[in-house]
Amino acid sequence: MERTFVAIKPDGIQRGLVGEVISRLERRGLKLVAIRLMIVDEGLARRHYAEHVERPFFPSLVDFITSGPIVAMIWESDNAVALARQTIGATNPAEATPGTIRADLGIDTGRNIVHGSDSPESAEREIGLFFEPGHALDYVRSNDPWLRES
Ligand code: IDP
Ligand code: MG
Repeated sequence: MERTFVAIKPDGIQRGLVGEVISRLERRGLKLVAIRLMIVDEGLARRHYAEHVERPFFPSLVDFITSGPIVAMIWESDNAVALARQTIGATNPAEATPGTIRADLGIDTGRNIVHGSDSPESAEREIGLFFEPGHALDYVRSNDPWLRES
């Protein structure tokens, strides 16, 4: 089992898309194991997006991600990182595949609704930034045998 970090960004909250985003990941088959409604401060924003610090869009990205509440989540499944990224879609909603969250719900890279970790290593790092150790729950979902053969 793999875990990934997914966050609904401030635009997703303001546009009332929390249920829609969670619903799509649930229907795909990923399991929600941690969730937190929170405000990201500048320090956390800079750490989370550290890889982009030299990019021209970095200041506006930090302003945006700190501009209102986000929903931070941990989702679990086999290949959770890749499955979540696939369901989320490409960074630019205008280039994302129809059927993905970003393509179906957005039009602009700077307002692309949701974040998903890009590798298992990133997922571990990001989960550590947003959640205390042991915060994620281990629980059995009764429909798992209908979702996975073994
Ligand atoms: P990702 O979210 O698909 O992993 P990254 O390249 O890691 O994409 O970029 C992180 C976030 O930074 C994007 O989701 C988007 O919000 C923002 N971003 C990336 N590239 C641009 C850009 O060219 N203009 C404005 N914002 C950008
Ligand atoms: Mg990224």
